[in-house]
Amino acid sequence: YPSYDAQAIEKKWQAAWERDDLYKTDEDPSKPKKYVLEMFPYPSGDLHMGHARNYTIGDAMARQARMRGFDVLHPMGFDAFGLPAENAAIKHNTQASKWTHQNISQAVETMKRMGFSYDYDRMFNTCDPEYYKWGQWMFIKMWEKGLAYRDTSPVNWCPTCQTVLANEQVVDGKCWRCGSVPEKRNLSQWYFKITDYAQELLDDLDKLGGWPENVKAQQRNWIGRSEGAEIDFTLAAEDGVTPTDRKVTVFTTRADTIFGVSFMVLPPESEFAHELVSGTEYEQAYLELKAATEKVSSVDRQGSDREKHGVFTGRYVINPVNGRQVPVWVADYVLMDYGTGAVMGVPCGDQRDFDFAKKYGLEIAPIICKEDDPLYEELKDEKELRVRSVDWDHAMAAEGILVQSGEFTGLKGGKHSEAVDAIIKWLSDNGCGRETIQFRLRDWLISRQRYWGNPIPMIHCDDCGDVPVPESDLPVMLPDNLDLGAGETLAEYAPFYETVCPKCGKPAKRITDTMDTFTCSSWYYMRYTDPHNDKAPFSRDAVNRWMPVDNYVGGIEHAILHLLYSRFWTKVMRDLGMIDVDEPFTNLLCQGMVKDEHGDVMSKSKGNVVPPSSVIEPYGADTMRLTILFVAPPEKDFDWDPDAVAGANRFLKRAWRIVWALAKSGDKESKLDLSSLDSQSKELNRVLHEMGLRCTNDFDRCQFNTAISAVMELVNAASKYVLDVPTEKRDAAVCYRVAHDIVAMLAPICPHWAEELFHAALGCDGSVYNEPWPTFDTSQAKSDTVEIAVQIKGKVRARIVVSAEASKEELERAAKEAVADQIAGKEIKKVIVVPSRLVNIVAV
Ligand code: ANZ
Ligand code: ZN
Repeated sequence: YPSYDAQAIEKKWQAAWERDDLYKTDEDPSKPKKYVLEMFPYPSGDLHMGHARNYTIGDAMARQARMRGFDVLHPMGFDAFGLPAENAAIKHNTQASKWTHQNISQAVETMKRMGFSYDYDRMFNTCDPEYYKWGQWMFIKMWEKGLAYRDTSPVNWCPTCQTVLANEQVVDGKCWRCGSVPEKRNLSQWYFKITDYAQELLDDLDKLGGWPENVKAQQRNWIGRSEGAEIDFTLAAEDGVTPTDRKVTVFTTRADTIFGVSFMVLPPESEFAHELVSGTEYEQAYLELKAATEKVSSVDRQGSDREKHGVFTGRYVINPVNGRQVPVWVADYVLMDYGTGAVMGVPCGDQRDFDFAKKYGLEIAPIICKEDDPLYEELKDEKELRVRSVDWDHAMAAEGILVQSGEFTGLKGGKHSEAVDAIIKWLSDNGCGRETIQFRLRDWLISRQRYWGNPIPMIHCDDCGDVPVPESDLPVMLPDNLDLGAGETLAEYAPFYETVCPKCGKPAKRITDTMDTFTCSSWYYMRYTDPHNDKAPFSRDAVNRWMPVDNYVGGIEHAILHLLYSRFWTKVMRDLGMIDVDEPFTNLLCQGMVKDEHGDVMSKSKGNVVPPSSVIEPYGADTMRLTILFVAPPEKDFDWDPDAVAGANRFLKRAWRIVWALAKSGDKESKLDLSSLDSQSKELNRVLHEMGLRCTNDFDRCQFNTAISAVMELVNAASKYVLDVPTEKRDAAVCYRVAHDIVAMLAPICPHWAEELFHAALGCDGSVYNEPWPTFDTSQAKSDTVEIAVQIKGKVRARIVVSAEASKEELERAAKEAVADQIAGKEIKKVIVVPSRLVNIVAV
């Protein structure tokens, strides 16, 4: 038989598959559906090892699902808008679209070279007008529903990328793309109202049983729901005591600590704070603090060990529960855009407030105590604020009993405590507070001041305001003849922005911002269900047939960004009546990273990148695929190991030989007769079923590495059989079935290798891609013998093979026989028999 020539085989089958349109989706409603999807790539160059791993995992899932009888949708496309294309175009003085399309062709070639089973008829790029048109259409639908709006507020501006960023794109205080520290700028920007969905986005995480816990935890945290209260403090006039009719409202999760308020804090960007100090001796210091704070990211500002900076405003508010005077400060650790943007400072309960009070000599009043605290004994019946300051070195525990807290003294305090409830009730009865829920989640800022993106389909008219582009004029085409190299932007390109108002017909200006590219990736998976639709984003039938995605595979770096936005977008489309699902992705697999041999992250700057071609060229795509899936479970990181590649290739060659040998002794037509098998054939058949069951089960759990190990064990057993059993004694039915099933089980992983053997060695027609997954049988997997240990006083002295059905008495007899010379002459005190495991003889 022929030797394994990976290059020739892979070339041959890739051409045949393409010619036969093998991977075209069946759309067979008589079968259950399975939608398998890998996160589509940004085409910034050729595919790297991370992509190869991502797509190999998805491809194995998709192929196996098809063999198991599902109607499978397995599409691919490109997330083609974005800054790298624009930057490359500027640098190389070319067009962003040209650069993008070149990279796409290269990536598609590599995908085909890897043998991925994509339905290429459904492939699209988000920069295709046929696609982005519907993104614009969705923007308008959202505008009509009040879910898209424009607002002027301080936003994150990346000085390197020359555009604003969404909150989600500021990761650890830095631009997610380039790592620069964004500046705050007050700009008019466009938003999607994701906060309308905050509660549902949070609640529905509980439905996502097929998602990794850590991804859900990150989303919960990002959404950040807090139950608390708003409390109104009355502003005192300049004399510090006379109440005015103005209120300052704080948000707190700890209303129980209100008797311990020793100051109030406003953030430096607060207009109100500026008003308080304006024209006073405090204004200069305030302005300095404000300027200094602008340079610090909001993440750093909240950092617990960062030194806090503050200035007094010279003004006071009045505490509603006890009428005490509370000085108003401005400090950098308070944020403008959380809660009400004002905080009641309670040094006793909050470490940040404590640090601040220490630094500026403010009161630290103990109002909550642990019962074992000596101070508790002293203060437990004290209702008045007698002890106004203590000399602690950190804030008190978060929980305890209230002291010095008026009528609430003695209640249990802490988050969600009885004291919180009682005080909120008192506040609302007295009209100076109310229960409220806060989310950390902010609306999604989607406008970008960059060219290579989907234009926001709005026109600004001086008379009519912001007016949507009429549906019949969509898409707003992105011009492709800007002189990017000369620094030209859409905002400067008159042929783009000069237009007329759709409402009044007067000259008006088109919006020149483009949408965040994450808008394009928020619904691409729905477009795949009906990618050529030119009447709508997709038909209801198509999207409801395929959605939700059953298995989504991609990187953990999208835990918040893409996955949260997609969940939001799905819910919006549902509420627009376009789709019937609540959640887009049923199961999520986040694949681990591929690192270099030393466990370092692969990067161009380190020069340690292993390109997929370095494996494909010498060994072939199947070796590459097998290596990737065999070396580690899909969600674990692994270090690239050239020995593993060589090992995988050796296995494929070996399995190739065994399949051929078995196929030659096998007969497709011959029926299996279990009763006529000799012990060796029977054992091989047993291993087939045992390993087949294991492989199937591991495939279902996406544990490809152990699924492969099971096939390897079967190959080992088959190899032993071929060596030990002379040709004429081999059972034709068993031989054929084992050869066939080895090929079938490896087909999702090494499709070319399997396809060649399927035809050449097994003499089958069609494609192994369409072959049903073999079924295995638990009863045939059972062995009728087992090996057990024979121990003397707990030490293993022998191993014996016995019938699996042997009784305790039979086991004891066989064990004594096996160690007869060692127990001769000794007194047997006790014999312990553990069926199928061991016999322990206590002899002295
Ligand atoms: C008084 C207090 C006493 C607080 C105490 C905490 C402990 P979470 O749980 O994250 O929602 N806070 C409110 N608005 C803020 C803002 N704009 N910038 C910075 N901090 C702000 O946090 C809620 C707590 O964070 C609130 O409860 C408030 O401090 C602070 F022993 O009020 B607390
Ligand atoms: Zn940037």
